[in-house]
Amino acid sequence: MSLELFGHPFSSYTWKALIPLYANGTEFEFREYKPLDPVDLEYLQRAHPAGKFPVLVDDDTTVIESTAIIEYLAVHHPGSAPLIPADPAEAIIARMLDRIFDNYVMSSMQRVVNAYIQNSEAPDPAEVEGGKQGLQQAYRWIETWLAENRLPPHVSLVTCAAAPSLFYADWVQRIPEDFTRLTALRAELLDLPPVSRCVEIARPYRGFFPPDAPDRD
Ligand SMILES: N[C@@H](CCC(=O)N[C@@H](CS)C(=O)NCC(=O)O)C(=O)O
Repeated sequence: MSLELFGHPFSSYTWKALIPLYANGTEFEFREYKPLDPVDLEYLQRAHPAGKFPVLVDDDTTVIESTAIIEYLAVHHPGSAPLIPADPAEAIIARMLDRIFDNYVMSSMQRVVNAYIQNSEAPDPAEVEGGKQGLQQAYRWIETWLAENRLPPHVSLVTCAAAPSLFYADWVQRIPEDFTRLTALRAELLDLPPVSRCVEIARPYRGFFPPDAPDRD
């Protein structure tokens, strides 16, 4: 059996796939994506319809899209962290939150980052403002949701989506201090060993964060 994850240590979606592997102590090889390497570029173009990573390869099975990777690991490489809640009703909530963090936190954060990648000196203000507004709306929704609901009490699909998205989103648009539940959630997630391991492997790349990475975390 050989399990390989292709991704980059600084990539939020790579973290999303690394967290479950670390949480369950699953043995795997990490293949680091080298952006200028034509072999890697060609590999990604073949593996994913939009040339995106992470990519999980398990012998002759290739799985793309981080959520599907987590679902795959839950079925084929289970461990002490259940990843997908056993209770079907709780699993629906976990999948709903996974979509919230990907579609409204991660995507809004990436909108701002992409505007800086395209033009670091003069990023498109509509893109920067649109992304920041998206983050504020998402933060408000999650803060309200947390007032009446609880996350699964173990490392799950929700942890894997929430930790990288909140980590980087807060760099782009700080979570307001009066959103106490969301602020506490981000801190609790960053304290989890599989998440802090991702933070550490990404630390050497912080200088590449567009806009500049803040001097914290
Ligand atoms: N929906 C995809 C998103 C993956 C994604 O956006 N990956 C980024 C890295 S964090 C990427 O591949 N960026 C390179 C590109 O878009 O060309 C997933 O969940 O895996």
